[in-house]
Amino acid sequence: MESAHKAGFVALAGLPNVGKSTLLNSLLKFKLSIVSHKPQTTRHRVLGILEGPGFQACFLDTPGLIEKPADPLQKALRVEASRAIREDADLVVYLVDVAEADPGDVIHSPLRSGVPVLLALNKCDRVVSEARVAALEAAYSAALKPDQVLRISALKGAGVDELKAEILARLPENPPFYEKGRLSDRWERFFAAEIVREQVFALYHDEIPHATAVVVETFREHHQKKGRPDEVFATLYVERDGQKGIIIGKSGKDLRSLTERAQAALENFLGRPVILELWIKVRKDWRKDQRSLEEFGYRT
Ligand SMILES: Nc1nc2c(ncn2[C@@H]2O[C@H](COP(=O)(O)OP(=O)(O)OP(=O)(O)O)[C@@H](O)[C@H]2O)c(=O)[nH]1
Ligand SMILES: [Mg+2]
Repeated sequence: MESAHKAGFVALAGLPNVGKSTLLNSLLKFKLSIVSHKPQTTRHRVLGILEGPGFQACFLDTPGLIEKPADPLQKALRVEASRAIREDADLVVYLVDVAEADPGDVIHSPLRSGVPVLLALNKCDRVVSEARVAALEAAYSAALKPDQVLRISALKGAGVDELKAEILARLPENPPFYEKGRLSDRWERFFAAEIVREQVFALYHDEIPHATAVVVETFREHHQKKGRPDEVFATLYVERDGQKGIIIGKSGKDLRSLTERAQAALENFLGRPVILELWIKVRKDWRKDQRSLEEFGYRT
């Protein structure tokens, strides 16, 4: 008899910047979720579907867990992460950055009891002492009671196949949740906004990336008509006039390079030509404003 189909939701959880989005992309072998070296890059739950013979693993990339949110945006990020982890997940992969985590930290478990946990000690390609990794493993194992501990490098791919095997072994029996061939539940315009935001994280410093939100106003598809690129018009919101000036740069130079890079990344993602236009607007203190947060797609 054929074995039953397996499908389930697998949340990727952990502090900001530990490599959750990098791991999602590595598992999918596709760059779906945006990545940066700055914390708090991911602001939404990003579903990435991996399917194969007899299984469908629905990964949920989540915003990094923030213990004490400093503003309503951070509060919304915490709600978003804990919904995915506590309510949706059949299994949690909890990531720890072996180079940055402190074995002495108090670990607040964000997990629902009864949900199996895999502890992934990530960034094992970085030079860290065995004693440090062992101390982290002991501390996190005591706090999270994982089924398994794996040492991985999401960036280099080391240990990712082994982690995938452990995940698939724990998927519950279910029919597929999504139609075959689907990669996510989001529209292309969501990823377009994310790709612009990723370039803002890559190009600007200090508070700028965190003070920026992107809204795609128009996404016009022309790809049936030969040779005519799609058109994407997006608004980039910042919190202050000064930030607007920084985004634009001297004679518009910085905005031009932001637009060029985001357009190239978007074309790469979509696999078709795109013309991207960005407008910069100031929405004073939007991170503290409930209505703006909702308008920009943050569930509060
Ligand atoms: N050396 C090394 N760097 C890694 C590894 N995994 C992720 N990184 C880097 O760590 C940084 C953060 O990666 P992300 O995937 O954005 O981390 P995240 O947990 O999704 O971060 P948030 O969305 O901000 O919570 C990036 O610069 C990655 O390239 C790894 O295995 N080794
Ligand atoms: Mg992320």
